[in-house]
Amino acid sequence: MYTYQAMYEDTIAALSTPLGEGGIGIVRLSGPDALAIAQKVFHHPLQDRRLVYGHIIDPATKEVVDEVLVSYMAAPHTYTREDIVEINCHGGPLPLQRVLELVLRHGARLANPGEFTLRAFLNGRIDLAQAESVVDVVRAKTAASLRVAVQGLGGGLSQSLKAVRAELMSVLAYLTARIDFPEDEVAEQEIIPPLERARRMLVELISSADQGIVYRLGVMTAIVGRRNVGKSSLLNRLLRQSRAIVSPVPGTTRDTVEEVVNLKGVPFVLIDTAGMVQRKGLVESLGVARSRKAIEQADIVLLVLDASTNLRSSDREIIALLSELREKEVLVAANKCDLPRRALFDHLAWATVSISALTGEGLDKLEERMVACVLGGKVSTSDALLVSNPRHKACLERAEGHLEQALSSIAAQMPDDFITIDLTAALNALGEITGETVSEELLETIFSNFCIGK
Ligand SMILES: Nc1nc2c(ncn2[C@@H]2O[C@H](COP(=O)(O)OP(=O)(O)OP(=O)(O)O)[C@@H](O)[C@H]2O)c(=O)[nH]1
Ligand SMILES: [Mg+2]
Repeated sequence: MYTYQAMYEDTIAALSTPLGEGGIGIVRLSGPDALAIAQKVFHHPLQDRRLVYGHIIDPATKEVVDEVLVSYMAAPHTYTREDIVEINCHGGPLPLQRVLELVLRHGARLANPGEFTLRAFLNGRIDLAQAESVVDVVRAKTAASLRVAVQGLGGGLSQSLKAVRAELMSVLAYLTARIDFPEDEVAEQEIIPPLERARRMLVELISSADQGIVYRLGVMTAIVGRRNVGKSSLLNRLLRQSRAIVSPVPGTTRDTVEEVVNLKGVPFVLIDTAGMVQRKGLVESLGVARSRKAIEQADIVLLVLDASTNLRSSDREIIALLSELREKEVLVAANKCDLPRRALFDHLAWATVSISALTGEGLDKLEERMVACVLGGKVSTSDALLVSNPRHKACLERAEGHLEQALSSIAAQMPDDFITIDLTAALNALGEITGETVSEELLETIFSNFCIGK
């Protein structure tokens, strides 16, 4: 378990904007010495929540490094709950690097990835689920993804969990009291209804995750098919730009191409693969292996077939491969419908949409179908809470499993200890979401996904 450190003794600094040319770039400091360090290189007096104009000067050489605006925000009402200084520099790699070096030389330590947010969590300003939402906000792929992430940032999930926890705590309190009155008859009335309410709430949250995770991660969509059927043309169409090379030469795509596109508010991660053929050549077999991998990882598979020619053996091989993978969502794009039609795909088990990647015909229909595949057509526009993080979903499922176990122990009239153990385990699983019960190792994994300066 993580040992709570009330306050850090060191002061961290990092570049909080991307390193490149921009209007401004920000060097951020957080910690007890943030103000003192800033004042060593910036001589105008800083005041709490005032923006002060001046120059960053290297004390060693008296050289002016940059012309800046500096803000100081005193603890505890800050992002990290510590003293924070933000130096707004000219947005160029050189001034930013030099200002950062200067504050590091005067007592600050370079922040680790996500360390500002980690401090916000460890100092108790936000819980772990909120901290994780910070990354989701930064990486949101569509407006809907952003809405889900911002909801998490506001602590929506933690609020819902409070209600679940309250029910479990009431049962635990009751069971503890009952030790003194073991012959109490009304027991079940006090235990079962709150446990069932808690379980219903968990089930609802878990079922929201299918949608939520889609918004957060995007729908992995593998575009597969025989060579030359128009997979790359379709990718370009869906992206509305020429991303992948298209040519009449079979075997054009050798490497997998991956791009995110927003279709009706839902982010899709499109993966164009090398056309499948099982023949000679190392590069080709690598390509085929990649297609297989793309299919395995995909949430949905777009199988592209050429409707202007009859099915060939390599088409049949792919169809056979996909038929084996029963639970995969497969959509057939019958391409080249602008040409005279030769083949019908009625015998296939999957929904088929006629399209022309050349003219764009049928693309709208295909997009609709793709969205319907993942969300059953429901695109979230409401403010209903969606669990969007697979880690949270896993914890919720564990908690729900323990409640189920507790309820069956009650039904089997097991001793109270059995119930207490499961309720405690359920509470711990919920605590892992918000971070009350979380290992240092897990924290490290979570925060290593952050960028430096966040
Ligand atoms: N008439 C017609 N031609 C198309 C259509 N879609 C693609 N093509 C043509 O078919 C050829 C192959 O297209 P690609 O998109 O490169 O096919 P691919 O499936 O990516 O091929 P590989 O990468 O080699 O596996 C190109 O000459 C395209 O212009 C279509 O809808 N109609
Ligand atoms: Mg291609």
